Amino acid sequence: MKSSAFLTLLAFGALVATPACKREKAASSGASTTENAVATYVAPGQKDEYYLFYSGGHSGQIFVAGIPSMRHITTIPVFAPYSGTGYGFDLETKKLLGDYTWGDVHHPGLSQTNGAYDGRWLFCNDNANNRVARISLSDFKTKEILGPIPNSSGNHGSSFITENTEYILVATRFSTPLPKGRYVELSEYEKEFSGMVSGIKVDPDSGKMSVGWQIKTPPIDFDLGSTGKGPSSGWAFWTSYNSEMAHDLMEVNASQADRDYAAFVNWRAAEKAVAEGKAEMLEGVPVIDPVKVPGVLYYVTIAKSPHGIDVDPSGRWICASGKLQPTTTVFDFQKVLAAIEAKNFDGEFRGVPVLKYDAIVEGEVPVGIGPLHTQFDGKGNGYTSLYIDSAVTKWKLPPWTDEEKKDLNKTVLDKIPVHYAIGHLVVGGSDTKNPYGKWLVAMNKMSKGRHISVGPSQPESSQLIDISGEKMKMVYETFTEPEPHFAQILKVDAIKPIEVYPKEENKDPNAVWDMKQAGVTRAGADDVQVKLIAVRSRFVPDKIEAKVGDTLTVHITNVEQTADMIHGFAISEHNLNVVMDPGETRTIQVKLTKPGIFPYYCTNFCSALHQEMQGYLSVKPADSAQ
Ligand code: K7E
Ligand code: CUA
Repeated sequence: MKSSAFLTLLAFGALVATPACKREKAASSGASTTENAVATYVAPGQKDEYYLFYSGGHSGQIFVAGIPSMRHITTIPVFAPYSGTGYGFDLETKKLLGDYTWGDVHHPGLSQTNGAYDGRWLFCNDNANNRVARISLSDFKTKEILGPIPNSSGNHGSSFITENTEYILVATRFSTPLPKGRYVELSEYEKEFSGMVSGIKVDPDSGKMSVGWQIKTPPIDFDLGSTGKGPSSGWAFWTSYNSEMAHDLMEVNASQADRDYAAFVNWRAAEKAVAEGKAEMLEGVPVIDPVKVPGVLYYVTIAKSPHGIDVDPSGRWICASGKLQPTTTVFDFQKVLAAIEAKNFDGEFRGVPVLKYDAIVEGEVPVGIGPLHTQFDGKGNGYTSLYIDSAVTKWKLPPWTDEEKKDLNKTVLDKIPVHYAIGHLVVGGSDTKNPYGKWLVAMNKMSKGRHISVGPSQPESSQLIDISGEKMKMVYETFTEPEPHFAQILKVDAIKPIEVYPKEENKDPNAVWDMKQAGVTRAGADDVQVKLIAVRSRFVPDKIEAKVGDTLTVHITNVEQTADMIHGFAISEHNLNVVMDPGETRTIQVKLTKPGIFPYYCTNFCSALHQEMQGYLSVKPADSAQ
């Protein structure tokens, strides 16, 4: 098929599939509606079995839902201010956000130890501003944002966590001239622009992130990746598109060549090369040139315009899908190692060896049209999302019988329609050595009226599929705000989040626990410091006096040690709201610019006398005597 026709199909495939299938039909994949309802029903007072951590796309947030109920339980603000929790309003979280008020979250990744989720952290990337964030699973709060990552533009191909959380691996979707800030004509793209693969180092104790090393690449566009384990331990894999190195009319120009490249990166070799001084410093980061340091990077040609590449739980089978070819290609990593050993190359791409395709491929599984991502159930099956088909295909991983090898159609076990235009899908623990299996969540780009009408801006849809049996069963659907790309599923009992911040662990020097220590102090000519206590159902002090021109700093401590006893603190007409969890101290700072009397009040309905939880900020004119 001519590529332009195929591209049109790609663009409009989802729109052709009108919501003709009726509800009953969708719900009837092998089970009755009643059975499905029972399977997902979590009665009032009962709890879900799994967490679902959804990326929130350009909302800049992570959404937390429960499985099997699919109920949205909470939102973790990461890259965007969120007045609901006061995120981005106090000094600490303002500093986290830095110069940005939004981000584009694509791929959350849970920390791992020995290839299993260890329940410590959840990482996620910001595609727009080249950042990575770390969320603690002890309090579900964003602790750190690293970035913009130097020499890196378009942090889409992340956050992929190595099996002991040594690194978060990151690859660039866009290429730019380096160092950043250098002006070059776009026509010089092929020569002057570079992509980058980065290893973000994670401190094993504190979780603190830093840029460990980078590998400079030609200006191709990296897409999704994953990390190795077992035989592929120490390796990472990305697909890329734009082997043409085009920089305009991308839709056409980046789809000319018949094949694109997957990149196989030996990150342990990269780490070693840096230790041996084989990297050059650029913007404070050791950058490896893979032409000068052989062994860190190999390419292999794959079906054009690929999107996802996923490593199965054994670490041996590497599964890549090209959007414009109706197959998922399975590479055998043992053959990859043999091919590298034997230098079984098919030439090179800009000085880096290209592995011989036939030497490392195990087979091309005919999964369906528009394959994107593959997940695994740990029972020898892969599940591939099909964007154009709007479906999920279940297929059998190798080793295959001779009969199956002769006709790989025989490895395709089941196919289920989803609604509509699926992007990612997630199976619990798919990226670990021992997946949970059981549930699959399909994250669909279009919902097309499968919900009560909410106007032209329609939500995304997520569908819960039971994969415990031979055939997949569609059991539930729900809707989310923009925009889930990927998600992670974690067993609820894998973590033990805290319920209050213990008083003895509060190290904030400005925390006050005794009402006698609370109060207003003029610390300088225009510096007013307040130590404030929030407790049911009052603020101490409930009067703050200052004058125009002062900088007002308020340290608010919620002295409650009772679970769920949260207080907020908002000052009228000052664009300020913070929320203090039990035992927490947060600090707000505001330059006072207008005289008057401004009420402050608690924004969380905390008690029967919550409405009474208020006070007054009196701001005198600048020239008034103090
Ligand atoms: Cu992971 Cu949506 Cu960024 Cu695929 S992307 S669909
Ligand atoms: Cu405290 Cu309402």
